[in-house]
Amino acid sequence: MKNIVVIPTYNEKRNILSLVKKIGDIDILFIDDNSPDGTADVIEKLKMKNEKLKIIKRERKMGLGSAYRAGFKYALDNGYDNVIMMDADLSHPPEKIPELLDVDADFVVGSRYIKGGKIVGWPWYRYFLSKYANIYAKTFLKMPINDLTGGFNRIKKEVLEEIDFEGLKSDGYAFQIELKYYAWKKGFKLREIPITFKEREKGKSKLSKKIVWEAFWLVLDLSVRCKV
Ligand SMILES: Nc1nc2c(ncn2[C@@H]2O[C@H](COP(=O)(O)OP(=O)(O)OP(=O)(O)O)[C@@H](O)[C@H]2O)c(=O)[nH]1
Ligand SMILES: [Mg+2]
Repeated sequence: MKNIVVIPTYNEKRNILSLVKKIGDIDILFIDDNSPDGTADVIEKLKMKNEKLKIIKRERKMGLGSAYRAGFKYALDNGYDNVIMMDADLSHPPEKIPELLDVDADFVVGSRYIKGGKIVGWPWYRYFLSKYANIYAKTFLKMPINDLTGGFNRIKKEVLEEIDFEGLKSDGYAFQIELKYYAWKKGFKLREIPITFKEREKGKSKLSKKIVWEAFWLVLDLSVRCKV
């Protein structure tokens, strides 16, 4: 099996080295949007000594969803069987990657909101926002998944081949929801495994009001139109 971890980066210079070390012996594709802090230069330097590292460099900040669309295309074009989606900020536990790959499902979600799942380091309002956004999305979409906004997932190539991921429009958390929704609608098997999510220690969050509203409207839109 050929597996690849796809990681969008924007101003994550201080996280790259420990992230690469912790992920270990697996291909990693970074999608960097010309981060002003020089993230791409750090990756390029490591890449000289590590042939498992790949990078797509884009000219400007185009959003998380757009970065994943480029990463998925690369993975399919280069014959990978599984894509692991992951943030660069060490919030997701790299040691859980083997388990993500092991679970018998088409789409495995690393979940903060099932038994055994945890969030460490978030203030109450951040937890509240995320928890209720997930209850809202789950209720409206009638999906059996508790962490729809989660960004630590493993997807089989068949899922990406089947859903029109390049046609997905959203960018922030909404992209995570939209992707899971279409995989589920197409009849693929989704499963959750518990993870511990840790607040980033280095760098800044890119969460914005716009991202939250995008997710709010997407859920309404999908639940009303019930596409596919
Ligand atoms: N290429 C690219 N990556 C992005 C963009 N926006 C965010 N990212 C990356 O997407 C991942 C998730 O973004 P975060 O800033 O951690 O957002 P978050 O997880 O909602 O917020 P915090 O964990 O609280 O910081 C990180 O690896 C970011 O560097 C973007 O426009 N382009
Ligand atoms: Mg983060």
